[in-house]
Order: sequence, then C-alpha cells, then structure tokens
Amino acid sequence: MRLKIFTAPTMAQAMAQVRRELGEDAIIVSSQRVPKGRGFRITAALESEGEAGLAAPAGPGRGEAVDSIRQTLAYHGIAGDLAERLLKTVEALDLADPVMPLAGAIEASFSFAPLPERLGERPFAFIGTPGSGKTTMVAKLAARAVIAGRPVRVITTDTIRAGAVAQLGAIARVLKLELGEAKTPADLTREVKALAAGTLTFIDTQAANPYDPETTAPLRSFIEAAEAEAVLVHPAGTEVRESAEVAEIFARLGATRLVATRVDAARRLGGLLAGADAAGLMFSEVSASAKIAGGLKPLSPLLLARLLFTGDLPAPSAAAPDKPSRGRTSHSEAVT
Ligand SMILES: Nc1nc2c(ncn2[C@@H]2O[C@H](COP(=O)(O)OP(=O)(O)OP(=O)(O)O)[C@@H](O)[C@H]2O)c(=O)[nH]1
Ligand SMILES: [Mg+2]
Repeated sequence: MRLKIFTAPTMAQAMAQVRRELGEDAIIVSSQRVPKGRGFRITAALESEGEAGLAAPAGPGRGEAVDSIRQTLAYHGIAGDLAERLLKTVEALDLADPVMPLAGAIEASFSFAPLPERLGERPFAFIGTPGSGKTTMVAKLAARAVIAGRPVRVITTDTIRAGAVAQLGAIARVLKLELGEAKTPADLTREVKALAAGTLTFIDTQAANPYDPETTAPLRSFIEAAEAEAVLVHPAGTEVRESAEVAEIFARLGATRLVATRVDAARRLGGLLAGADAAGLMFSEVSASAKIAGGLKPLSPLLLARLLFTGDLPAPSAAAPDKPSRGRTSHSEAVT
C-alpha cells in the first residue's frame, strides 16, 4: 500500500494530482481544507499488486496494532468520523509499531505549525477560556525566546483582573523584560507600532467566556488592533463535544493555531483532537508542566501519537514523575 499526501490550491487540482500520480484506482483516505486559505490536502493510497484491500492482514501483530490504536482513540473519547478517518489511514500503513501508523494518520488529518522561535512578522495573541494556561504559555514562550537570545516583547491586555499584571510582571522581571500593558485596543495598536522590527511578540489576553459575547467582543477588538495571529490556548481533559464547540467559537474570533496545555494533569486528550478537527486549527505547542522553564515542546504528529499512547512528553521536559503512566493496559480497562 502506497500512501501519499497531495496539496493544491483547489480540491479539483488536488484530485487531478492524485489521478495523475496514482491513477484511477487511488483510494481517497482523507481530504481537508488547509487552514489559512492554504488550499486543500488529500491523502490517497494505492494498493500494490496482490493486495486484497485496505484492511487486509499484513503479517503477525497487525490486528493487535489496529486494536491497540482503536482502544487508544476510544480511551481519549475520539469517536465518529474522526476515529473512522484515523483508523482508515492506519489500516493503509505498515503496522510494526502502532505509534508510527497513528502518527501517520494524525499527520494526514491535522496540520502542524509550531510557533516560530525567530523574528515574527505578526504578534501572537493567546486567547482561551478562564484558567486555560494563557499567561503561563506566554511566560514559557518568552523564556524560551530569551534563552535562545531572540528579541522578545511581552504585552498584556489583561489589566482588569486583580493580580493579572503582577503575575506576568513578576515573570517578565526575572527574564529582564519590560511588560507592556494595553488597557484598550488603541493602547495595543500603539504598543505594537512601537515595536522594533522583527521582535517576537506575545500578547496575553483576558479570559473569555466563549458563550458570552460581552467577553468575546473585546477580545476580537484587541486581536484586530494588534493585527495579531490568534492562538487558542486549550487545556487537555476537556470533554470532546464541549472542546469542539469552544474551539469553533475561538476560531471564529480569529484563532488559527492551538496550543495544548495541562497534558500532564489530564488523562484524556480527545478534546484536543476534537477541538483542532472541528475548528480547523493547526497544532502548535504542548505544555506539560506548570513550571515556566521546561515542559514546552513543539507539537508534531509523532509527539501527539506518543502522548496518546503514553501520556508523557519525552525527557527532559517530562511531566510530573508521580503521575501514573497511561499505558495500553489502562486504555483497555477503560474501554471494556
Ligand atoms: N500542570 C499544569 N498546570 C498548568 C499548565 N499550564 C498552566 N498551568 C496552571 O494552570 C493555572 C492557570 O494558568 P494561567 O496561566 O494563569 O491561566 P490563564 O489562562 O492565564 O488564566 P486566566 O488569565 O485567569 O484566564 C495555573 O495554576 C498554572 O500554573 C500545564 O501545562 N500543566
Ligand atoms: Mg492569565
């Protein structure tokens, strides 16, 4: 089975590429719009001669590997179309180790865009529900930039909640950064205009209740005032349907990427996948620690697949050591 990914400005052009390279017998495994108007992506497969079909057994262990992936997805609450799509892709791949095929299936269904560590053209505004980890994420990213010796600016629009400015201000002081404060969208425009060219800029925002326009409307004004790229800060462990609805609302406010937080403090990650899938968000980073230094990694298909299987980020930014591992045994226990 040959699996290939095709990207083109239109679905018709992507289909034409599939037909040109794989011929009329190609099987369409998945098709999706790439976020930010970057066209359409089709994952297509072609059976080699003699293969009986997508689910044909290909040696010992194949059935167990597919079952293991199926159980892992069910454990995380990933069901319906998304689970079917991932399993269909998995079945088209070689299955020696279930992590790799799941990573391949995830890559075919999701987009990944880690936050740049170099000079940014647009500021990044971190938005999300109350307590989702926005301020911690901004602090972690600022620390990563400082350690890498990049010019970085941190601005907060969360100037009303008691202690919010002090929370980020204390971290900024340790990093020897000055914290910019913007009480109004006009303040934020001024702050952004005053930035030296090429400064990596992270904007912390006030929590928004996705179901209350009184809190989401000001957020939209701040994002527009900064011409920022909005990043949804989304905690692991959120119920999948809730997560999908919340992510869709934040995507309508302008979010294009998703950073996952608290993966060390939750066992079910299905909400993260459901949120990114429903809202067409690109996975960016993952946080697995409340600490500012460490526990932050760019998300990749392989890292996400590993997280689904083991629950831990690879060392050195490992999650809390006393947290029980989420092995396959516990998945099976949970779904049976
Ligand atoms: N275990 C763990 N805790 C985290 C992580 N990220 C954030 N936290 C904790 O979650 C709590 C909320 O984090 P904040 O960064 O203040 O969240 P916020 O979204 O800025 O909160 P509001 O501004 O009040 O909406 C704090 O106790 C953080 O230490 C993480 O990845 N893992
Ligand atoms: Mg905050």
